[in-house]
Amino acid sequence: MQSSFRNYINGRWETGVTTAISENPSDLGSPVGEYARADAAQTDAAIRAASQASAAWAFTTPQRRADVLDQIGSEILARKDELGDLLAREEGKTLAESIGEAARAGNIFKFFAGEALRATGEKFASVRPGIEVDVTREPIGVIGIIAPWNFPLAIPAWKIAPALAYGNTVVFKPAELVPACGWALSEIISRAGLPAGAFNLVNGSGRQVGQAIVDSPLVDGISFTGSQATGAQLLKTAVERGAKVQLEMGGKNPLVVLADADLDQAVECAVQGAFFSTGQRCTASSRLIVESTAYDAFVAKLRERTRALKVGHALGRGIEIGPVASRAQLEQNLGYIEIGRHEGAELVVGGATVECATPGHYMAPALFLGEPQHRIAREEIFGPVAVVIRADDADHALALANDTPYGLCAGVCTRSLKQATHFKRHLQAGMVMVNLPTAGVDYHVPFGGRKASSHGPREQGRYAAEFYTTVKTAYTHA
Ligand code: TXE
Repeated sequence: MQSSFRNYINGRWETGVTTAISENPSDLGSPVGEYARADAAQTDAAIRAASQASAAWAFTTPQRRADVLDQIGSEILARKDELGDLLAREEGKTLAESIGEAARAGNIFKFFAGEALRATGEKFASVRPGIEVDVTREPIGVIGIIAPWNFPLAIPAWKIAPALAYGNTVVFKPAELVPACGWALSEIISRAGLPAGAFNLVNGSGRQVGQAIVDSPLVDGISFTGSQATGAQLLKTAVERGAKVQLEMGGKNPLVVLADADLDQAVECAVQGAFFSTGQRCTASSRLIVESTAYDAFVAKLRERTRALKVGHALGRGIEIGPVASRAQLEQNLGYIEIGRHEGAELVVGGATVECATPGHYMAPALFLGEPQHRIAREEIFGPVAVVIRADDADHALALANDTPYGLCAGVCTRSLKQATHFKRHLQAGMVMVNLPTAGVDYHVPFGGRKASSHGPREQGRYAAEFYTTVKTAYTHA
């Protein structure tokens, strides 16, 4: 077990105030490592360092920022197998999924290396004589990054890379379940040529480290991904003190299957969207809304495909579904299985824990037949649990899809161009998929939702500049 996962503050590796163990959910007997946990005072030190480094980093050349980000991206890509192995051990997604995520993180840094060079502005003619107007973007200052555990490399990457590319400094707090991934990413960043203080890592609890970031008047912007409850509470505090906030808080994403869909393709979309990454994706398809005439055939095919999914050790050969990331999440999932049964939904396959060669948080993906008002069809479970809902026709399916407080992603399976166009236009979500799983997005285009799923500007792609920069309008009298 590795025990050197320290915090990185003002260009130095620092021991924490306490330590904690990071578990391997595939094998509880082989923990990943022991890591340093900061408290509020150590977090404040990191924030002060970021604040002091702010002016210097904001005025570096685009070339320097591009070089730093490109180096980080290149190293992540060169080490994607090793980083993927670490991710699989710590979070529990399969090795193939984990290597894919590591590569994605590398590509994100490469993309924002390019963005650092593409900084542009606009020149306007003034309404007054002899005056020119320039509109440019500037960094906002210190960014607090509060990350979740389900994408422990990619989500920090899609927050850290734009923050640094646009000239901000960073205080990064990984989720408690995945300190080793946060550390591995930070270790690469620490060797990329940033000035001391421009990037800081503080592992620790949300209550202490996270709250210190949210409360600090030196933190100008907070980018958060996590639960609705934490996001809503964070927003109140941060807005009160005038900080800029970007929140991504999950979903209850519908996948609509219309009667004319290619059923094999629709089943594949459903299985991938609902169960891959053990269902622990904010974009997971947890509501499968099927038009009545296709319902029986779809359910029969999906039941068999779900039953055949191979659950096991994240590093195991041929494994399709790794363990649930933590005991607490497993208990939450199993709790919802009971809720579903109690509400009268029919569990057609899965839903129980699975014994494997190594002790871990294994669970068979669960498929329910339910009603739109069931809690399992309304609340984010964040596990491999999906509910099929019958729709009378396409209009009814659309209404059911939009009947949710969330609005992150929504999908439709159909062969009809007319229906695809109609659903793309009318699904109330930040992202819409046609004949694709709701989970699985590109890294160079905007990511984010509507309604209770998100708050603030979009993440990723060049739209990330909306959050990580502020606009300056300059008037010059020649
Ligand atoms: O989330 P939290 P958890 C959902 C999912 C899951 C549930 C709980 O339903 O079962 O949330 O997961 C930090 N001030 N999602 O407990 O608590 C925390 O340390 C500042 C959906 O992991 O929201 C972590 O770094 N920060 C989801 C981050 O917030 C605080 C991804 C998220 O933790 C804080 C993850 C505080 N007071 C969970 N309290 C998605 N949308 O993808 C906690 N944190």
